[in-house]
Amino acid sequence: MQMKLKLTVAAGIAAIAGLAAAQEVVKIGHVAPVSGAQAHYGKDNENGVRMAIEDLNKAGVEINGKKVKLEIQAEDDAADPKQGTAAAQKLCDAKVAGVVGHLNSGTTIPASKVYNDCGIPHVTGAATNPNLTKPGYKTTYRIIANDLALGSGLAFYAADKLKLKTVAIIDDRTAYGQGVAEVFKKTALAKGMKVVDEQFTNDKATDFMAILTAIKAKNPDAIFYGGMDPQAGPMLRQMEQLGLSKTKYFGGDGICTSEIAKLAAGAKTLENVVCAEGGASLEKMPGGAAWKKRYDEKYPGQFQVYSPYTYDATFVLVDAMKRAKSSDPKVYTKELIKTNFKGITTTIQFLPNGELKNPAITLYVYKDGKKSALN
Ligand code: ABU
Repeated sequence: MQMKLKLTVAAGIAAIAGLAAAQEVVKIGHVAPVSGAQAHYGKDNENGVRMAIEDLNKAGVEINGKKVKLEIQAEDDAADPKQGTAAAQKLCDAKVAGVVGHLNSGTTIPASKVYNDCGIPHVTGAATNPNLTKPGYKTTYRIIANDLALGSGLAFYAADKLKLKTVAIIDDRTAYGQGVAEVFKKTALAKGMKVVDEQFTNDKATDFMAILTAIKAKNPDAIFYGGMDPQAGPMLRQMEQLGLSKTKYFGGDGICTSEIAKLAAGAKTLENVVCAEGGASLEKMPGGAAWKKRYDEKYPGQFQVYSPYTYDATFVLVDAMKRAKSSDPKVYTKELIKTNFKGITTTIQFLPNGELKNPAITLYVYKDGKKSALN
């Protein structure tokens, strides 16, 4: 009798184990810098994907009538183009179903070819250089506005609203920094502004005294910076030290972070910042406020910019798999272009080239160290 009971229990355990083993695991790749000076952006992006996967698994995901379990495979590209393509190849070799990423335009553009070659789709919620979608890969999608919108929106605001006449431009020579600065410059010139100086730095620099001193001699109304916050924060401090305390400071989404307030370390010049993000403010996103509350409970103090978009990007991939009744990228990739998904950021639909249809942009300033939307 005891032996029979033991056998029955063992058979039950084996059956449950068999069921668990039979449940398909669908891997979603994520790539961003989670080491180095840009790690705070990368962790925020990764948190968005982790939160989406947790929410989806909790609700239960069924593809073609079968319950699947989603898992993340997270990779670090350290914001370096070579490490970006290596991470992309690693995800191709691991046969992930889709990828959210990358974060930097300088890594995402070369990685997009790797994904296209191996037939795995990727959706970025952060890389904004317009060149990303130019090759027309059917595997590349972006769910925020690109730098054509960000750079020109900022130049319109500088010329039309603030009536600024002169600007000096600095960029970090990355695909993103150089690209967004070029768009700003072109639009500012078209609006009648004068570009009085152009200076260059790099995405590792922390000392900008020489270029700021050169710019100070030209006395511009504003500086436009194409780059990220590890440079913009110290630059704002050094502007204050040099007495550039009335000069407006423009930049794209790369400087529009929570972290810039910390990196500026109390410099009053933070109040001169006007930056642009490629979407609605959290308050105006369909599910933004409630989502942000949950995010802050899970990842206190880690919110930067893009996690709502990486959250939605994960749902967009899974939505396409469900409609295709398959998590095989060869089968479901063609569904991505037909996406009509009500996310927390907006309703996501794509143009034929993989860009978001009707993207919003929001301009921000900083008041008492906190980001505040202008529109
Ligand atoms: N969009 C700004 C930061 C990421 C990038 O495009 O490089």
